[in-house]
Amino acid sequence: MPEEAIDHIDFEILNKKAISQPLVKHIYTADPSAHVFNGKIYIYPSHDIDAGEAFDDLGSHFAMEDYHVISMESINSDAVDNGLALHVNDVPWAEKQMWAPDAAHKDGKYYLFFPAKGYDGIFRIGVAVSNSPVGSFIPQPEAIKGSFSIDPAVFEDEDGSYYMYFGGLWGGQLQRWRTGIFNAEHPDSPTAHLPENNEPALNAKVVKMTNDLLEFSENPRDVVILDENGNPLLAGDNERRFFEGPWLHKYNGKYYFSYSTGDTHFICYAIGDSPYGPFTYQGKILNPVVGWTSHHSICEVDNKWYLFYHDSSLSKGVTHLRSIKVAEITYNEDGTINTLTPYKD
Ligand code: FUB
Repeated sequence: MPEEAIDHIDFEILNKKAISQPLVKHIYTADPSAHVFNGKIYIYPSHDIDAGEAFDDLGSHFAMEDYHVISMESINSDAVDNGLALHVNDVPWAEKQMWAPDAAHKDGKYYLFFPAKGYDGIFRIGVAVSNSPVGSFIPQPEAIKGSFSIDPAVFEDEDGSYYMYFGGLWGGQLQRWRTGIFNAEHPDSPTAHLPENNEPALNAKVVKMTNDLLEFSENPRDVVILDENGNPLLAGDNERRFFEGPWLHKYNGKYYFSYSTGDTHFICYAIGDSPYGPFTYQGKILNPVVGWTSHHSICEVDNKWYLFYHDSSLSKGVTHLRSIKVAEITYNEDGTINTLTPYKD
């Protein structure tokens, strides 16, 4: 949404109608990936700043430089900013744009996964390691071999396997990797290299991680989303197809793949029987928030399920100055999720 479009919103009224308030207000935060580690809630968000970059459809204005981990003792307690966890200047391969991260915990170590643009202008995904869930994190010298695009989300399955889901269209560059090699033609176009509307949509990627969580153990595979007839969603199906911000959680033995539809601003989900999919489209989890982007994670805390998400209400609609929030989600008996509307009527 261009920033001029928000002039008509009365933010005082909107904030009163909001189903939740920003978890922290002293900094801008976005793209919250939430986990419970050792009984405590840890949120791994982007740290939004205004770096003075002009708005464009490649997301150049999302010029973030570092990460802070936010923690909460319980879902109703204050959210604590644990300070600098990783800065782009400490990552040898990364030049800029520290976008949506995630984290995993294994054998007493904590792994921060993050996308950033390298000096060649190409997004890759890196990993940094710490003995503490809040960092500071020590980055690996190189990006993960074979990684590309943005928005890593790491899911630990019940058998102890870890899978990374990733990908994002437009500025996230997923469409430039359709042949397996980065397509650098039309560098300023966010939509060049996208499929035609009547072709299958581009898919997020999923890959099993190595035991040390530092590398991919295989080539990334497509996360296929099927419609009610068993056909892959089409690229022109903008209200349902994957755009960015993938997430995977398991509920009652089923795998739930959720994601943002980007330019139509929904958080949607699909259900499958394997971490690799395919997944069948089910519906919307979150209607559009104020701000262009919508990005989420889903986390179980004390036997209830929560959607962590963001909006731009605190900055009065500035697209790249967002705030993380949390709201409870509920399931129906058939496993479907009730859609949340972020502001009450
Ligand atoms: O925060 C930068 C980008 O905006 C994320 O990587 C996308 O998912 C969108 O939220």
